[in-house]
Amino acid sequence: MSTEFPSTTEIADDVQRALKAIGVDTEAIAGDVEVRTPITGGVIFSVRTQTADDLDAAVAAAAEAFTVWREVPAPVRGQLIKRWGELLTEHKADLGTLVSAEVGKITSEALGEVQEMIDICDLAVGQSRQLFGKTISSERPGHRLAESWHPLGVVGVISAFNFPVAVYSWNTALALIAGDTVVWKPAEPTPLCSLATDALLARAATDVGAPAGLHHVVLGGREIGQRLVEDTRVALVSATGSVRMGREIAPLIAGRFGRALLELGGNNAAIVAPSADLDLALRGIVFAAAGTAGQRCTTLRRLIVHRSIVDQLVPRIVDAYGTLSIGSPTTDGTLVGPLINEASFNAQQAALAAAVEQGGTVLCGGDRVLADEHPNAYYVQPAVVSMPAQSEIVQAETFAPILYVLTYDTLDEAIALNNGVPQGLSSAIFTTNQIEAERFTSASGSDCGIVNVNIGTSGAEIGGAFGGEKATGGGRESGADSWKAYMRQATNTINYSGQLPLAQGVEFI
Ligand code: UN1
Repeated sequence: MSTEFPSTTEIADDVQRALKAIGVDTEAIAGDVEVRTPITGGVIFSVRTQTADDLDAAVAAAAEAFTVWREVPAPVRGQLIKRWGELLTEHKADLGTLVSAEVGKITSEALGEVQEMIDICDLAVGQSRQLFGKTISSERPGHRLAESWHPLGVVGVISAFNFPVAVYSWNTALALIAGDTVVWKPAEPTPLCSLATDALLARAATDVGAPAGLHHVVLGGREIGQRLVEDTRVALVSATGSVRMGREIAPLIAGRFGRALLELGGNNAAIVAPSADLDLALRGIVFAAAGTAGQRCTTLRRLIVHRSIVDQLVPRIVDAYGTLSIGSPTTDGTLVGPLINEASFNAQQAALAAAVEQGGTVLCGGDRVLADEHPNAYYVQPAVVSMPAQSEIVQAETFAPILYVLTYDTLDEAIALNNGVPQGLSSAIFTTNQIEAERFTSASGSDCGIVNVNIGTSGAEIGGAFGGEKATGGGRESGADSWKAYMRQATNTINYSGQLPLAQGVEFI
């Protein structure tokens, strides 16, 4: 545990410096809604939030800008993202400071988040020259079938506190090169890094002479999010959050035939097989389970260990947990920062109590620390809990560092446990047995969107598609062919035969 802490005033000063360096007009954004840092629980800024009218105006402006932007050639649109990526690179440390201050991420992870933004910009710039469709052979002579991809419209982005800027940038970099425009409702705890990210995009737009109105950020609570979701001018809603949120908004979007890209909860497992390299597995497990204080959707929450090695592996995890430095995320050497707020701490406590009630044994951690020094901040020791079965609490995602340990005897049983929860985001197997690895990644293996071998469940690169199945919502963001979600597909049949043969051999006049 580290007791070296900045004061709330020091954090607030750093935030002011970072906002100014990025070019945010700190007077213009000031208002009366307090922004707290989870590092000390103190108030670091007071921000102006917006109204339903502001949201309506933002959507109207985005819809108007779309009619201009969709006509701009995609590689030219890519130049905006290229410039955004340059500015993000230049201000990586400033934006990292804001992410740490608002989310409580350790510096290395905060910088890593900004790096994900830079990486998606690189990918999107290249993709702007690759928005391709196939040509398809026609059954009719002198005909050609072609697939075209066109800009979709206004994209509404709802982001979560835990990756406050990276996930927005995955959506926005691809949406903008696709010819769409964006209206963003950030999570309530993270207005400042959102405004800073938007300011850098605004600067990029000015620098490259992009049309006005392409991107908007609207700060507010639930009612702003709900309005964005229900607005028929919003072609695609890309939302990251809890399964509960997804359940609320999905029917609203479906009801108006809008498109949804949902990135909801994860309840990610790793199987550790008898042949696993345990040194490597240990490091992978500890980062995935305790990193980001358990607040990633890809956090490792369930460890499924072969019965023959459980007594070898689990004590080593417990020992490693004992060495994790918990404290201010901005202090060198800290590995575990705070939970986001009191509600999150209450959920962590309730989950631990439920686990014990359901037959679990807490092997280490779970307690709150630093409460005397920082009564308004919520630091907890990452916990390892041995469970007799995949009980109700193990089936739920608790956004805190709790690792449930289960044992297995056969690979089939381990795969069934991996798949035996409502969510389907990320999964991993640690094994040196190729047959087991192939089985886990096969059609009858893990049912998740992310299936890893010999690495943990978190920390995906942006080149692959990111997302999951079942209650995780089914959306895919970031790499591979995720760009298609931001475009509409048209099929063209071109007749150059001078005749009019009908398909399926139909005869008419
Ligand atoms: C999230 O937690 O919402 O794979 C995103 C990872 C990161 C992204 C996590 N690249 O852990």
